[in-house]
Amino acid sequence: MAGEAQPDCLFCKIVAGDIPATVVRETPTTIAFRDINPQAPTHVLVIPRVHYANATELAAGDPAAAADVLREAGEVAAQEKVADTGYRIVFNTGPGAGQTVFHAHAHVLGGCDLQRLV
Ligand code: D5M
Repeated sequence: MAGEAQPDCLFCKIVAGDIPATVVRETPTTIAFRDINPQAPTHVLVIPRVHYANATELAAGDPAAAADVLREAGEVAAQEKVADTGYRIVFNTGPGAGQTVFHAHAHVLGGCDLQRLV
């Protein structure tokens, strides 16, 4: 059922504590942890605890959780001290866009010159 943990989902396993992650923030509805393959000095993933395959499905199925993810992305940027210099919030959606983990997540990227990226 939409929103329920999926046994084969990597990020559901992080939510359950079955796989370790370097957690930087937690709320009742979200977890933020460092990306295992950072693409910038700050590269944190913010995920909802509920399972939806991507950000669009999350926004449709649980808009409050989608808002929490966005709000937390901003809190991560502030905590990582990249809010003033600028940062990216990226939601890869679909394999053609490079999505590899099909549990909605925001990439929060900062700490370097991002202007040459789209
Ligand atoms: O982003 C999925 C991201 O998830 C990718 O940047 C690597 C990251 N990843 C994969 N496994 C882990 C673990 N175990 N910890 C932290 N980060 C992880 P996508 O937008 O789907 O390409």
